[in-house]
Amino acid sequence: MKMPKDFLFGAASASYQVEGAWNEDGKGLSNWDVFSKIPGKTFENTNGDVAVDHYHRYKEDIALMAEMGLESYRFSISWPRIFPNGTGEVNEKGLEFYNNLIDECLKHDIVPFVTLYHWDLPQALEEKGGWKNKETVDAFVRFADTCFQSFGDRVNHWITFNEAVIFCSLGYLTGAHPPGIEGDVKGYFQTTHNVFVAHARAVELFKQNGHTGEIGITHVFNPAFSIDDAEENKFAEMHANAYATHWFYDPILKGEYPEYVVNGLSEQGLLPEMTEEELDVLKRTAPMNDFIGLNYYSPQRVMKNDSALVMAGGRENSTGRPGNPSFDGVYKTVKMDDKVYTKWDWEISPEAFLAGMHMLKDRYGDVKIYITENGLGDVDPIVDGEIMDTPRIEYIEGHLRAVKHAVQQGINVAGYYAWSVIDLLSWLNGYKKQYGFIYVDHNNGLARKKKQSFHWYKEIIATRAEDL
Ligand code: GCO
Repeated sequence: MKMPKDFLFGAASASYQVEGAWNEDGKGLSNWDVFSKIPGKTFENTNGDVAVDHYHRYKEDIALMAEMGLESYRFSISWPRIFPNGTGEVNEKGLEFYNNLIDECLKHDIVPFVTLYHWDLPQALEEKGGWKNKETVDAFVRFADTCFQSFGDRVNHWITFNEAVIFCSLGYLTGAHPPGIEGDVKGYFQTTHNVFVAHARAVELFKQNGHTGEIGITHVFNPAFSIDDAEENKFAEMHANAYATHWFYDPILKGEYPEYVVNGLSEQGLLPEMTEEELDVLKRTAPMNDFIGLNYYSPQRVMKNDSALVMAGGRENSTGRPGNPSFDGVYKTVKMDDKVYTKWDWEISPEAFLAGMHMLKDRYGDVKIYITENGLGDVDPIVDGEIMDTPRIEYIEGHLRAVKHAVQQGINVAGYYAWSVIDLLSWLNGYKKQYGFIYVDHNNGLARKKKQSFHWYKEIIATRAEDL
């Protein structure tokens, strides 16, 4: 089987991880510009001041994407480039950059898939309480409106937020991301709610103003599976899926929060403040979501947590990867002897990916799905000057095959975006953790070079994955 004609083969990036030009052309400070400069926060104190200089080299990069046959490029807009202070005056130079980027994509027949928020919050808003402050919600809606009006004539695919679970939990539970707060469980849940409301209001505005195209949100997809059939571990699985998946997907796709989590949070006094109006906007906009974006890298294997430990801070693997107890200490994620792991201890499992997509279909029906991220973080070997990233090819091949099976089994998957199109700055792992099809030589003026996987993906796209 070939993948359907309108299925999009793409690859992704995010503004802070690729652009650089952190203080050029009127851009304001982002929370990451500030946070990454606090000693010890990132690997070897790396930051995105220059990143891979996509801001100046986007033409060269898009030409390479075109050479690869890429059908769609997912990138994000840096909010402080458009509104240096988060609100107030628009920075025309910021709009100009994204106009140029979008036009360059279209020139090469590449469909731009735009993420509005991929973590680089204007610092001015962070200082006023960030996502805990509901004024940030108003500011986001205005930013979204400006983007819809400025780019909506050419952009037909919009993602409001990328991975709410990550920026909220690392921001307020483990402190690994800005604002760097640890153990504020109530704040964590409040920020997730505020983000869902911001999403819902942006979706409503988009529809009310008659913009054409699609809008949705991208969530981490990290389905939980019990390590065995023991009742207590099955309970851990149910609990993990409720808190890590349903809490995030239900308000978007069903327009209400899962009862199990609401009850649990109420008992502990952790339920976010929610107004009737906010609950109402979630309810009425749920059917307006055109798709859900999934960032899938690995599943979590869970079991009952029998120690008093709760989720702790950590730099490299602070996202519920093996060895971590959950925030409430109910379950823990574990590494299993019979599973395969990446260098960063993320399990590789296309089987769990497919099983997880079925779990989503069971709960949310035929909602359209885009795989907005999937890929392998690795340290790529260089052999005779060539970047031989065979493990990445194998990883993507396995997961694309799972997508193909999903489509054959009636799951509505409309596109696949590999993470990432080009090697970029990992938020906490510097440039050591590579994901791209395009290599960037940091010892040679950031020169670009095609990897083995570049040629492989080109062939996959050209044949519409027929041979997978
Ligand atoms: C990293 C991460 C990121 C994320 C992406 C999430 O190492 O920093 O893997 O690259 O995958 O930003 O949307």
